[in-house]
Amino acid sequence: MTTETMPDPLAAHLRTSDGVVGQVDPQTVPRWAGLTTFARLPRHTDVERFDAAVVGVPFDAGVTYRSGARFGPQGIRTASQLLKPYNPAQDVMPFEAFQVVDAGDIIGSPFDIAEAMRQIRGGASELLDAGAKLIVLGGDHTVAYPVLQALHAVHGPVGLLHFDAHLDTWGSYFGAQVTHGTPFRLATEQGLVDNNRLAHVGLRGGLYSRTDLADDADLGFTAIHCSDIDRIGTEGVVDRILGRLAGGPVYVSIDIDVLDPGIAPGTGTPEFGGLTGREMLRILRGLGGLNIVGADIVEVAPPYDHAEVTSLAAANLAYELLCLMASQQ
Ligand SMILES: [Mn+2]
Repeated sequence: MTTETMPDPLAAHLRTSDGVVGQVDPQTVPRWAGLTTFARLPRHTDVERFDAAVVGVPFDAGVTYRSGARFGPQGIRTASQLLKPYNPAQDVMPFEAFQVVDAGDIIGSPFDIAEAMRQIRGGASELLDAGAKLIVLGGDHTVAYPVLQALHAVHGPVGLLHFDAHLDTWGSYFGAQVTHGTPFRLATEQGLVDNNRLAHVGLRGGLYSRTDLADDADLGFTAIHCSDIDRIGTEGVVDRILGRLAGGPVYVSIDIDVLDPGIAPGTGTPEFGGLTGREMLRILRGLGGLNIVGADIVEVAPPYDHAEVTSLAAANLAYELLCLMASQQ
């Protein structure tokens, strides 16, 4: 084997003059070759320090309908291979502005949910203790709960910007309180989030009772429904988000089912009539004023996907979030 056919993986990375290690150079190793990391970035073990970590949490034992989000991280990583160094819409080069790494997967028990929550919280805490901002690739929405526990230990109560078709503030399923439909009930009741700085975006579809929305509002959430987007437009949505969440650390949680199932079919609980990709991008790109300390993209279920479209959406949303974080450096 010569060096021409087997390039040193680290030598193949682009890097800046001040030592930031970026993506594998596609002119040296084509995009379909080599080990698959998010956006062809270095592993966290390949660099001395890092500012932001993309980490998989392949846990889906909290779902109430379709399973399969355990394959989300590998699906999103595969779909991320085309991501490029410069984002003209945000005018930022995220992989040069700061050190971004792929931190691999946090392993949680597939059979013991309480143990899995402890393991996920521990894995997230290790990365936060290293000083990193987090982008979590789920996994089902249950994983937001232990990640918020880890963030709370560092930042105290954080603002929560929640993109989802569903409220995810219900009390229990089959008597279980820790599920993918309950993470933000747990987070509000346990003080993990700032109850004055909470917003849902993209709500739609049926509910269990006439009181669900009022119960959710009692927890402190501002609710922006898809029908509101029709009325006030994406600019109006951004204004409402910034008005509610500016002024402190924010966690952004994106359930991929906020997008219409026509463009994101690979998910656990699809809901008709969701956001388009362009609406989602317009809203995210308006959030440059927020101090985003962590984020997740959850509920990507590749077994239900077609032509990788859902994973492609998730990879691009993770990229936009990284760009927002990078522009705050
Ligand atoms: Mn959800």
